[in-house]
Amino acid sequence: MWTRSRTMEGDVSTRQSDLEAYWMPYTSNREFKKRPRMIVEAEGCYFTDADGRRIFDGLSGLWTCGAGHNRPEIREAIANQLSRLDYAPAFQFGHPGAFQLADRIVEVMPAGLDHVFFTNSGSESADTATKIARAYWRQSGRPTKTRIIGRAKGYHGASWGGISFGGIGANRKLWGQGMEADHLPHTLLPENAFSRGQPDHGAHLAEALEDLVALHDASNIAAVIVEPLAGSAGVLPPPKGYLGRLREICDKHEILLIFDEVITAFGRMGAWTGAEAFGAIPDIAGMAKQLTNGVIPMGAVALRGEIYRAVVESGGPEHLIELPHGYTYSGHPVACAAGLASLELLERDGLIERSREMAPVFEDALHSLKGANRYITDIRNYGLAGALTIEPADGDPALRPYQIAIKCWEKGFFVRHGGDTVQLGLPFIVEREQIDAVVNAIGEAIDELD
Ligand code: PXG
Repeated sequence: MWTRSRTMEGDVSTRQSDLEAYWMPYTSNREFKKRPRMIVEAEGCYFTDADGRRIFDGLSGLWTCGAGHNRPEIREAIANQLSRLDYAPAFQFGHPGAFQLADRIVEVMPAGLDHVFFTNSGSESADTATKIARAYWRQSGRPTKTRIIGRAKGYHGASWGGISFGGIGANRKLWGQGMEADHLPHTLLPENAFSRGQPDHGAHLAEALEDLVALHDASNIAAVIVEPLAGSAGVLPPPKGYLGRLREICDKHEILLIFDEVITAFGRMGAWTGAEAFGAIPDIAGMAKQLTNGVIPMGAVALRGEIYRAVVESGGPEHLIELPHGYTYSGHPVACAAGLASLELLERDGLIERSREMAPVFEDALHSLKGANRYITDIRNYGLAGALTIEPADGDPALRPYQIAIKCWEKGFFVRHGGDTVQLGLPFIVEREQIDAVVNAIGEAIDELD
């Protein structure tokens, strides 16, 4: 059991009753508290659990820690920052790190995304991106352009905005009325099952935006928000030509295109952004997760200078705030230090290239499960993201993925289960043997199902 756990400070003990107070996020609390999975240390591609077992991290934390855990470069940058400036007010005052990180992010964004707003999470980035889109149209003299269009199976976080234009039913049903939003159809087509990388079919699904324009008129639509590759819904790479077509239709009707790059930015697609990997450039991009290698919470929104100028230059007298939006911790000095060190590390160690090089190795390994195991009805992958769809057991799509993930944990592998899928988001520093090992563990876990 996990009642005694080792920490860096020495031995501490934790009693089972301590578990009750904490209401865990996106967690089956009753199940967890019966059978806790406590992580106490992490290094490179591995966690250590409270029983001292080494667990391979098959999701890079939660798609966050591509450079591996406990990187001294990031730790030291944080410690240095803390010894100089622990906090500076985010509103009406600045500190050098935030300006440096904004410059650095602009360098790795697609051309034209040359301004950056800081948030603390992916949810806040999605909210911020859509609020900026609406502010832009209002300050450009077109205040009726307010409607936001998301996509079925999209995930944009847990805030009211995110659950409204997000498209995962299970994340929406508990809350009732959200904000008004429409949804494009998702791109998961049966004819694409077992595609390697971007599927061949589905570019036509972007045309559904024309139907929504016909319904609402473009004069009422502010923006379309999609993930370049839908992550949480189970790794859905965009069909070939789909994002380009969406870009064209947005241009035709003067609708802003927002990419939620919370999972795809900073290397997971084998490029700095999903936009770069898939060859379609948005007007606004939301990011988080890999920005600080997961070490400190931080998000960012990058946008075209024209959008910034439209809002800022119409802001009235110079002493007035142009965009009444932001967070106490926007551009937090410690988060900025972590962000600068993380981006430096990705560049210095060539981790974007490494992610790109390991992607075909991962693809081959993951697709080797096709036909070898029962219950696998689809396998999808791009970059170092991949997922299996598992056939529902007696009408319960979530049961087998959960059972598979628990069996993997018991075998020493952390993989994600979500809906009817099992997902992998490998660290960029992963080795071939580790890829084989985690894929084998999933195969064995499926074989062991009742
Ligand atoms: N947008 C996207 C595309 C995301 O993937 C968020 C927004 C929200 O980010 P925050 O930082 O507010 O949680 C996310 C988060 C998974 C998984 O395993 C995915 C996320 C979070 C937790 C688990 O699929 N995505």
